[in-house]
Amino acid sequence: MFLRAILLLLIPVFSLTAQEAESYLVRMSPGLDITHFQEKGLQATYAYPSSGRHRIFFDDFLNVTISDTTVLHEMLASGELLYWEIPSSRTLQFEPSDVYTLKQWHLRKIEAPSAWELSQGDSSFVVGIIDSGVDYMHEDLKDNLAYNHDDPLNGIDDDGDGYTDNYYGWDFGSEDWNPMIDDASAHGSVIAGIAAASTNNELGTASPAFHCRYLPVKISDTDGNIRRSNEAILYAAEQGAKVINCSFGSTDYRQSEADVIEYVANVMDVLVIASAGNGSADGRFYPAALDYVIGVGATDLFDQKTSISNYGPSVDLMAPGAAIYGPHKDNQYKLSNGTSISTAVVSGSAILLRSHFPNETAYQIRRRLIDSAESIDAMNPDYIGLLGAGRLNLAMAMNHTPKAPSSSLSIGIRPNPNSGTCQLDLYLEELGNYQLSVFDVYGKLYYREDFGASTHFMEKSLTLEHLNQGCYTVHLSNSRDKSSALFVVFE
Ligand SMILES: [Ca+2]
Ligand SMILES: [Ca+2]
Ligand SMILES: [Ca+2]
Ligand SMILES: [Ca+2]
Repeated sequence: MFLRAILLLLIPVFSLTAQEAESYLVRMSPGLDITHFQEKGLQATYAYPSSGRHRIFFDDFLNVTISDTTVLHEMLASGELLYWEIPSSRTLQFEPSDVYTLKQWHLRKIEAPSAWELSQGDSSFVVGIIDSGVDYMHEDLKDNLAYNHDDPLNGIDDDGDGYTDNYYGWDFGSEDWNPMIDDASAHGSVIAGIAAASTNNELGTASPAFHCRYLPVKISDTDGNIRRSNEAILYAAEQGAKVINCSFGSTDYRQSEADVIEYVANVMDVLVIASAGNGSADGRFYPAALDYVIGVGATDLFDQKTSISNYGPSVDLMAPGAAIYGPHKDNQYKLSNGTSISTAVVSGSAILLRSHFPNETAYQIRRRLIDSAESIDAMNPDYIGLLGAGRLNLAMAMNHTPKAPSSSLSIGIRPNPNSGTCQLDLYLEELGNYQLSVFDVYGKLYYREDFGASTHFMEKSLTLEHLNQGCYTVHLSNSRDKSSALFVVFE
């Protein structure tokens, strides 16, 4: 009798949850393709559609819609999957404010006017704004959008990139061509404007990006939920954005997000910048806390950490993020606060630097921003060592003389992707014995070489025969340090 009562209680609950089909993100093991999943009767679609050469990476990610995750556990155990994830949502890092008394103090604080004397940017350099919709009809936003003139609005995918009429950008939140604002939040408009509003146009506000442009990639749906940030990041990178602004996040680590950002940073040479979060906390906030991402906290007019800004392991750099005046929606301008805003200040600065130093890599621009930061320890005695490298100074980043790579080891790979033959550029601070090895995504070893370094810079040819198409990692180490880099092999 007792047993029966429990079952009666349990069965309805179980069947309720079991009937609801959910979509899960999976990363397939190398060598499998989507048909393998379809042949098993699973409803699977490409998670990150792509038509370009980066398909080798993108096509390993599928959305699988099922009502019971048992099959995913089984496929993980059998080695068919590298991992699977439950979709999780992120929140935008924004504290709206309607009250303003100061206007754009942040541009003077980061010495943007001095930087603009050296460079006013190049309109071919684009910062991707992964956010809610942008009011791109705003008077200070309409001229700096990176319009895709190869795909006008005519119902045809003229440029053949898989996105029909992606003239303004793309909307992954509502799955349409139009990234126009469609919910109550002006977040995306504000971020686009703080980073890249039209500057020196006798209208509205200025932005660090000056003549550089922005690409709106919308990830919020009409209820303000955001879910498809990985696809949006890959999209912006494929469209040629050299800096990507992620003013969102959460405390949940996602392996797919780490993989996607490692790929765009390493292989596509994109600098990803993300907000450290508005929780007044020192925990890890993602994607800001990932390697390859510049995590940004917020400071005020007096270079003090704002009360809401996170600090500690998610912060690489601080930037103004209190009472920042910029474009809003409907031709308005307002003050905004938060690490979203400080992230946009850094992104706009980063794209100006990329346009001024077109031969520098994302990593080198990252070092410029971080190594030239101003110490603000004196103003923040309670946060010594917890505010990254200090507060952004754009003029100092522009004038910075780059040191050798700050890590004592670094690896560049050319070309990337490649067919198994490539050139390695090795920077070795220490002379002596090194080990070079190549692994696949499982950690299986494909190549190992021990060599002695007698110069600090070495070019090495690497020829790896019989490699399957896919992603690989080069590891370089000596007895004291190690470094790694990702590359892609196509057949
Ligand atoms: Ca298109
Ligand atoms: Ca079209
Ligand atoms: Ca839309
Ligand atoms: Ca303006």
